[in-house]
Amino acid sequence: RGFFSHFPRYSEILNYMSALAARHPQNCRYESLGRSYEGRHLAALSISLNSRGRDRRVAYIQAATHGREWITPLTVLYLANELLNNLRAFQRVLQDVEIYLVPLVNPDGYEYSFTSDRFWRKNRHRYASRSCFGVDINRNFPNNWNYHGASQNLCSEVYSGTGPNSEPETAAVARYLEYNRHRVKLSLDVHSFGKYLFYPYGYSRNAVAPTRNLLHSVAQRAANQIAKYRGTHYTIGTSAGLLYEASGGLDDYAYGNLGIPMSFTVELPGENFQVAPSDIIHVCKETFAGFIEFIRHVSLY
Ligand code: 0X9
Ligand code: ZN
Repeated sequence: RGFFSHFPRYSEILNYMSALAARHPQNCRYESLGRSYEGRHLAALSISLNSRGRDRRVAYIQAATHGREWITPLTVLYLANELLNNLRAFQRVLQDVEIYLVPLVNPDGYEYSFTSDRFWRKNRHRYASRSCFGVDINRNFPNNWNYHGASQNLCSEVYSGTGPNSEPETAAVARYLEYNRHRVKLSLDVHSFGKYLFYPYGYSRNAVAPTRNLLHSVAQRAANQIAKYRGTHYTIGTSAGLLYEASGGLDDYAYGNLGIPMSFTVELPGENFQVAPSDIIHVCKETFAGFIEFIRHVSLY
Protein backbone atom coordinates (compact mmCIF):
# COMPACT_ATOMS: atom_id res chain seq x y z
CA ARG A 1 0.00 0.00 0.00
CA GLY A 2 1.16 3.53 -0.78
CA PHE A 3 2.25 5.82 1.99
CA PHE A 4 -0.53 8.34 1.26
CA SER A 5 -3.37 5.82 1.36
CA HIS A 6 -3.34 5.00 5.06
CA PHE A 7 -2.65 6.66 8.41
CA PRO A 8 0.91 5.80 9.47
CA ARG A 9 1.99 5.43 13.10
CA TYR A 10 4.83 7.38 14.77
CA SER A 11 7.59 4.91 13.87
CA GLU A 12 6.46 4.64 10.26
CA ILE A 13 6.52 8.43 9.95
CA LEU A 14 10.05 8.63 11.35
CA ASN A 15 11.19 5.89 8.98
CA TYR A 16 9.67 7.78 6.07
CA MET A 17 11.42 10.99 7.12
CA SER A 18 14.84 9.40 7.57
CA ALA A 19 14.48 7.59 4.23
CA LEU A 20 13.70 10.90 2.49
CA ALA A 21 16.80 12.49 4.00
CA ALA A 22 18.93 9.48 3.06
CA ARG A 23 17.69 9.65 -0.53
CA HIS A 24 18.38 13.40 -0.81
CA PRO A 25 21.51 14.02 1.27
CA GLN A 26 22.30 17.32 -0.50
CA ASN A 27 18.89 18.84 0.04
CA CYS A 28 17.41 17.31 3.15
CA ARG A 29 18.50 16.99 6.76
CA TYR A 30 16.69 14.84 9.31
CA GLU A 31 16.97 15.90 12.94
CA SER A 32 15.25 15.92 16.30
CA LEU A 33 13.99 19.18 17.80
CA GLY A 34 13.80 17.55 21.19
CA ARG A 35 11.70 14.97 22.97
CA SER A 36 8.07 14.66 23.98
CA TYR A 37 6.83 14.14 27.54
CA GLU A 38 7.01 10.36 27.06
CA GLY A 39 10.40 10.61 25.35
CA ARG A 40 9.51 10.32 21.67
CA HIS A 41 11.45 12.37 19.14
CA LEU A 42 10.09 15.63 17.79
CA ALA A 43 11.39 14.72 14.36
CA ALA A 44 12.12 17.47 11.85
CA LEU A 45 13.15 17.80 8.22
CA SER A 46 15.06 20.72 6.78
CA ILE A 47 14.75 21.09 3.01
CA SER A 48 16.74 23.49 0.85
CA LEU A 49 18.33 23.75 -2.57
CA ASN A 50 21.86 23.66 -1.18
CA SER A 51 23.57 23.98 2.16
CA ARG A 52 24.31 27.69 2.04
CA GLY A 53 24.84 28.52 5.69
CA ARG A 54 22.57 30.13 8.17
CA ASP A 55 21.33 33.15 6.22
CA ARG A 56 18.34 31.64 4.48
CA ARG A 57 14.79 32.67 5.26
CA VAL A 58 12.80 29.91 6.91
CA ALA A 59 9.31 28.61 6.19
CA TYR A 60 8.30 26.73 9.33
CA ILE A 61 5.45 24.21 9.10
CA GLN A 62 4.24 21.95 11.90
CA ALA A 63 1.38 19.48 12.29
CA ALA A 64 -0.33 17.11 14.73
CA THR A 65 -0.24 19.49 17.67
CA HIS A 66 -3.47 17.67 18.49
CA GLY A 67 -3.21 13.88 18.52
CA ARG A 68 -6.46 13.04 16.74
CA GLU A 69 -5.80 15.25 13.71
CA TRP A 70 -4.42 12.36 11.66
CA ILE A 71 -4.57 13.93 8.22
CA THR A 72 -2.25 16.79 9.21
CA PRO A 73 1.19 15.10 9.28
CA LEU A 74 0.48 13.47 5.93
CA THR A 75 0.03 16.82 4.17
CA VAL A 76 3.40 17.95 5.54
CA LEU A 77 5.14 14.74 4.50
CA TYR A 78 3.55 14.99 1.08
CA LEU A 79 4.99 18.49 0.75
CA ALA A 80 8.46 17.20 1.70
CA ASN A 81 8.34 14.32 -0.76
CA GLU A 82 6.96 16.42 -3.60
CA LEU A 83 9.57 19.15 -3.17
CA LEU A 84 12.46 16.72 -2.97
CA ASN A 85 11.33 14.77 -6.02
CA ASN A 86 10.89 17.93 -8.09
CA LEU A 87 13.59 20.27 -6.83
CA ARG A 88 14.15 21.75 -10.25
CA ALA A 89 10.53 22.65 -10.77
CA PHE A 90 10.48 24.43 -7.41
CA GLN A 91 13.81 26.18 -7.84
CA ARG A 92 12.27 29.67 -7.78
CA VAL A 93 10.20 29.04 -4.65
CA LEU A 94 13.14 27.46 -2.85
CA GLN A 95 15.70 30.10 -3.78
CA ASP A 96 17.34 31.21 -0.50
CA VAL A 97 14.57 29.54 1.50
CA GLU A 98 14.85 26.73 4.01
CA ILE A 99 11.71 24.68 4.60
CA TYR A 100 11.59 23.40 8.17
CA LEU A 101 8.99 20.72 8.84
CA VAL A 102 7.83 19.20 12.13
CA PRO A 103 5.02 16.81 11.15
CA LEU A 104 4.38 15.42 14.67
CA VAL A 105 4.54 18.06 17.39
CA ASN A 106 2.55 15.80 19.72
CA PRO A 107 3.74 12.24 19.04
CA ASP A 108 2.49 10.94 22.43
CA GLY A 109 -1.06 12.16 21.85
CA TYR A 110 -0.89 10.94 18.25
CA GLU A 111 0.08 7.41 19.31
CA TYR A 112 -2.50 7.40 22.10
CA SER A 113 -5.20 8.24 19.55
CA PHE A 114 -4.31 5.00 17.72
CA THR A 115 -3.93 2.71 20.74
CA SER A 116 -6.57 3.90 23.21
CA ASP A 117 -8.74 6.89 22.33
CA ARG A 118 -9.32 7.94 18.71
CA PHE A 119 -10.30 11.46 19.80
CA TRP A 120 -7.35 12.24 22.09
CA ARG A 121 -6.25 15.87 21.67
CA LYS A 122 -3.69 16.86 24.33
CA ASN A 123 -0.24 15.58 25.12
CA ARG A 124 0.12 12.78 27.70
CA HIS A 125 1.50 14.69 30.69
CA ARG A 126 0.70 12.65 33.77
CA TYR A 127 -0.14 14.27 37.09
CA ALA A 128 0.50 12.64 40.44
CA SER A 129 -2.62 11.15 42.01
CA ARG A 130 -4.89 12.35 39.23
CA SER A 131 -6.90 10.40 36.74
CA CYS A 132 -6.75 13.11 34.06
CA PHE A 133 -3.88 13.49 31.66
CA GLY A 134 -2.47 15.98 29.26
CA VAL A 135 -1.98 19.62 28.35
CA ASP A 136 -3.33 21.26 25.21
CA ILE A 137 -0.10 22.29 23.49
CA ASN A 138 -1.99 24.95 21.52
CA ARG A 139 -2.95 26.65 24.81
CA ASN A 140 0.57 26.44 26.25
CA PHE A 141 2.48 29.00 24.15
CA PRO A 142 3.57 32.22 25.86
CA ASN A 143 1.11 34.70 24.35
CA ASN A 144 -1.75 35.84 26.63
CA TRP A 145 -1.37 32.48 28.31
CA ASN A 146 -4.59 31.14 29.88
CA TYR A 147 -6.51 34.30 29.05
CA HIS A 148 -9.44 33.00 26.99
CA GLY A 149 -10.67 29.63 25.74
CA ALA A 150 -8.26 27.82 28.02
CA SER A 151 -8.68 26.14 31.38
CA GLN A 152 -6.75 25.43 34.56
CA ASN A 153 -8.77 22.26 35.10
CA LEU A 154 -6.50 19.25 34.52
CA CYS A 155 -9.38 17.33 33.01
CA SER A 156 -10.29 19.99 30.46
CA GLU A 157 -9.62 19.40 26.76
CA VAL A 158 -8.03 22.86 26.72
CA TYR A 159 -5.96 22.60 29.91
CA SER A 160 -3.22 25.19 29.46
CA GLY A 161 -0.57 23.63 31.73
CA THR A 162 1.20 24.93 34.83
CA GLY A 163 2.61 27.92 32.96
CA PRO A 164 3.63 29.14 29.51
CA ASN A 165 5.96 26.62 27.80
CA SER A 166 5.51 24.14 30.66
CA GLU A 167 5.37 21.26 28.17
CA PRO A 168 8.49 19.83 26.52
CA GLU A 169 6.78 19.89 23.10
CA THR A 170 5.86 23.58 23.39
CA ALA A 171 9.26 24.49 24.80
CA ALA A 172 11.11 22.72 21.96
CA VAL A 173 9.10 24.53 19.28
CA ALA A 174 9.43 27.89 21.06
CA ARG A 175 13.16 27.40 21.49
CA TYR A 176 13.66 26.68 17.79
CA LEU A 177 11.52 29.62 16.68
CA GLU A 178 13.06 32.02 19.16
CA TYR A 179 16.58 31.06 18.13
CA ASN A 180 15.70 31.50 14.44
CA ARG A 181 13.24 34.38 14.83
CA HIS A 182 15.01 36.72 12.42
CA ARG A 183 15.06 34.11 9.65
CA VAL A 184 11.58 32.65 10.04
CA LYS A 185 9.15 34.54 7.79
CA LEU A 186 6.31 32.04 7.70
CA SER A 187 4.81 29.86 10.41
CA LEU A 188 2.05 27.40 9.53
CA ASP A 189 0.36 25.30 12.21
CA VAL A 190 -1.62 22.58 10.46
CA HIS A 191 -4.73 21.31 12.25
CA SER A 192 -8.07 19.73 11.41
CA PHE A 193 -10.88 20.17 10.81
CA GLY A 194 -13.07 22.89 9.28
CA LYS A 195 -11.47 24.24 6.09
CA TYR A 196 -10.32 27.50 7.67
CA LEU A 197 -7.25 29.65 7.22
CA PHE A 198 -6.78 31.57 10.47
CA TYR A 199 -4.45 34.50 11.02
CA PRO A 200 -3.76 36.33 14.33
CA TYR A 201 -5.06 37.24 16.70
CA GLY A 202 -6.91 34.19 17.96
CA TYR A 203 -6.94 35.05 21.65
CA SER A 204 -9.51 37.86 21.53
CA ARG A 205 -12.10 39.23 19.17
CA ASN A 206 -10.89 42.71 20.11
CA ALA A 207 -7.25 42.19 19.17
CA VAL A 208 -6.52 43.26 15.60
CA ALA A 209 -3.23 42.35 13.93
CA PRO A 210 -1.63 45.54 12.55
CA THR A 211 -0.94 43.75 9.26
CA ARG A 212 -4.29 41.99 9.04
CA ASN A 213 -4.88 43.14 5.43
CA LEU A 214 -1.63 41.55 4.30
CA LEU A 215 -2.36 38.36 6.24
CA HIS A 216 -5.83 38.17 4.76
CA SER A 217 -4.64 38.65 1.20
CA VAL A 218 -1.87 36.05 1.49
CA ALA A 219 -4.38 33.57 2.92
CA GLN A 220 -6.82 34.44 0.11
CA ARG A 221 -4.18 33.61 -2.48
CA ALA A 222 -3.46 30.28 -0.79
CA ALA A 223 -7.19 29.50 -0.63
CA ASN A 224 -7.52 30.25 -4.35
CA GLN A 225 -4.73 27.79 -5.14
CA ILE A 226 -6.29 25.11 -2.95
CA ALA A 227 -9.69 25.55 -4.64
CA LYS A 228 -8.17 24.97 -8.08
CA TYR A 229 -7.64 21.26 -7.48
CA ARG A 230 -11.26 20.24 -6.82
CA GLY A 231 -13.09 23.30 -5.58
CA THR A 232 -12.49 22.91 -1.85
CA HIS A 233 -13.58 26.17 -0.24
CA TYR A 234 -11.71 27.63 2.73
CA THR A 235 -13.03 30.39 4.98
CA ILE A 236 -10.48 33.06 5.94
CA GLY A 237 -10.31 35.17 9.10
CA THR A 238 -9.33 35.02 12.74
CA SER A 239 -10.28 32.03 14.84
CA ALA A 240 -11.66 34.44 17.45
CA GLY A 241 -14.02 35.93 14.89
CA LEU A 242 -15.01 32.76 13.04
CA LEU A 243 -14.86 30.10 15.77
CA TYR A 244 -13.91 31.02 19.34
CA GLU A 245 -11.38 33.02 21.30
CA ALA A 246 -8.45 30.86 22.38
CA SER A 247 -5.15 32.06 23.78
CA GLY A 248 -1.73 30.41 23.98
CA GLY A 249 -1.68 29.29 20.35
CA LEU A 250 1.40 29.01 18.18
CA ASP A 251 0.02 31.48 15.63
CA ASP A 252 -0.35 34.36 18.10
CA TYR A 253 3.01 33.61 19.71
CA ALA A 254 4.88 33.48 16.39
CA TYR A 255 3.31 36.72 15.18
CA GLY A 256 2.96 38.70 18.40
CA ASN A 257 6.02 37.67 20.40
CA LEU A 258 8.53 36.76 17.72
CA GLY A 259 7.53 39.17 14.96
CA ILE A 260 7.18 36.44 12.33
CA PRO A 261 5.35 38.36 9.60
CA MET A 262 3.23 35.52 8.20
CA SER A 263 1.64 33.28 10.80
CA PHE A 264 -1.38 31.08 10.14
CA THR A 265 -3.31 28.13 11.45
CA VAL A 266 -4.69 25.85 8.75
CA GLU A 267 -7.76 23.73 9.50
CA LEU A 268 -7.87 20.95 6.92
CA PRO A 269 -11.00 19.15 5.69
CA GLY A 270 -12.32 15.98 7.37
CA GLU A 271 -15.54 16.06 9.37
CA ASN A 272 -14.94 14.85 12.92
CA PHE A 273 -11.24 14.32 12.18
CA GLN A 274 -12.13 11.52 9.74
CA VAL A 275 -10.74 11.37 6.24
CA ALA A 276 -11.40 8.28 4.10
CA PRO A 277 -8.09 6.62 3.22
CA SER A 278 -8.90 7.02 -0.49
CA ASP A 279 -9.30 10.76 0.10
CA ILE A 280 -5.91 11.30 1.81
CA ILE A 281 -4.07 11.83 -1.46
CA HIS A 282 -6.58 14.45 -2.62
CA VAL A 283 -6.35 16.43 0.61
CA CYS A 284 -2.56 16.23 0.33
CA LYS A 285 -2.57 17.47 -3.26
CA GLU A 286 -4.91 20.41 -2.78
CA THR A 287 -3.16 21.44 0.45
CA PHE A 288 0.19 21.22 -1.33
CA ALA A 289 -0.92 23.97 -3.71
CA GLY A 290 -1.80 26.15 -0.72
CA PHE A 291 1.50 25.46 1.05
CA ILE A 292 3.45 26.43 -2.07
CA GLU A 293 1.52 29.68 -2.34
CA PHE A 294 2.33 30.53 1.29
CA ILE A 295 5.99 29.64 0.77
CA ARG A 296 6.13 31.82 -2.36
CA HIS A 297 5.66 34.85 -0.10
CA VAL A 298 8.61 34.02 2.14
CA SER A 299 11.11 35.80 -0.07
CA LEU A 300 8.93 38.95 -0.14
CA TYR A 301 8.82 39.73 3.62
O1 0X9 B 1 -8.41 25.43 19.09
C1 0X9 B 1 -7.37 25.26 18.45
O2 0X9 B 1 -6.28 25.07 18.98
C2 0X9 B 1 -7.43 25.29 16.92
N1 0X9 B 1 -8.59 24.55 16.45
S1 0X9 B 1 -8.66 22.91 16.68
O3 0X9 B 1 -10.02 22.50 16.35
N2 0X9 B 1 -7.71 22.17 15.66
O4 0X9 B 1 -8.27 22.60 18.02
C3 0X9 B 1 -7.54 26.72 16.45
C4 0X9 B 1 -6.42 27.62 16.92
C5 0X9 B 1 -6.47 28.99 16.31
N3 0X9 B 1 -5.50 29.88 16.89
C6 0X9 B 1 -5.70 30.53 18.06
N4 0X9 B 1 -6.84 30.52 18.69
N5 0X9 B 1 -4.68 31.22 18.56
ZN1 ZN C 1 -6.04 21.18 16.36
